[in-house]
Amino acid sequence: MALDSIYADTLEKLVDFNFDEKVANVFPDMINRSVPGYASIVAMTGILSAEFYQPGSRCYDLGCSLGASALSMSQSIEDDSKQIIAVDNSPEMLKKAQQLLEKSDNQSHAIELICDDILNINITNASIVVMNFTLQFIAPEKRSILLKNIYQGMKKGGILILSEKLSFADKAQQELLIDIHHFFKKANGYSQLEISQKRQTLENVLIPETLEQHKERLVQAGFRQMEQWFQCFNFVSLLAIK
Ligand code: GEK
Repeated sequence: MALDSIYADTLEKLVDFNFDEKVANVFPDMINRSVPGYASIVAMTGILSAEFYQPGSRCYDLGCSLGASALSMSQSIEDDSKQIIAVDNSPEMLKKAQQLLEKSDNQSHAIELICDDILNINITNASIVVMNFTLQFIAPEKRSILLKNIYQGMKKGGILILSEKLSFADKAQQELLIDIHHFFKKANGYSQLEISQKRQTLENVLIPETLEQHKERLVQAGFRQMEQWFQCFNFVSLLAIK
C-alpha cells in the first residue's frame, strides 16, 4: 500500500485539498492514519447493513472513494441479487475503486460505480444509505436538501449510516478535541509540518458541524429514530432509521 507523504515537504503554495490522482494513490493509508476508528466504522457498516437490508431494495454508498464501505456491504449482505450503488464525483478515485473491485472477491459484481455529484443522484427504493465522511465536504447550505432527498428515497425501516468529523460549540472542548486528533496523527507518523499543511488545505473544504446540528437536520429530514453508535475523539457515526 502506497504511503501518504503528500504534505511531507514544505509546499510553496497551499491549494485547497481535492481528491485527485495523488490522493487516490495513497488514500487507504491517508484515511486510516487520519480518521480515528475508520476501519471499525467500515467493518460495522457491513454488519449493520446485513441486518437492516430488505430483499429487493437498493444500497447506496455516497462519497464512496475507493469503495471500502460498498465492499464491506457487498461482503456482508447475503443476497445474490443485492444492488449496491457507489457514487463519487472524483474520476481519479473511481478509477482506482474500479481496479480494486476487479481484484477483490466475487461479491464485488453487486457494486455499480457512478461518477457524479451525490447532489444529482436520485435515491430510490433504498434500505441502506451510507455516507461515511462525505457530508462534511458538501456545502453546508446544500446539506438539508440532500438529507431530505435521501429520506424520500428510503424504504420504511431502512437506515442511514452517517459518519462525520465533529466540531464543538464550546471553545475549550473544540481546542481539546483538535489537539487530541493531532496527537492521533502524530502517533501515526505524521510530522507537525504535514499536520499543519493538511489542516490549512482542508479549511475551506471540510466543514465540520456539531452533533446537535447533525441530529437536528436528521429530524428535519423526517428520521424518526437515531442512535450515535460510535465516537472516537472528534469523529462520530450515527444510525438513523426511517
Ligand atoms: C470510505 N466513504 O472510504 N459528490 C460525490 N462525491 C463527493 C462529493 C460530492 N459532492 N464531495 C466529496 N465527495 C469513504 C470515504 S472521503 C472522506 C469518503 C475523507 C467524495 C470525495 O471525492 C471523496 O472520495 C469522498 O467524498 C470523501 O468509506 O477523505 O475524509
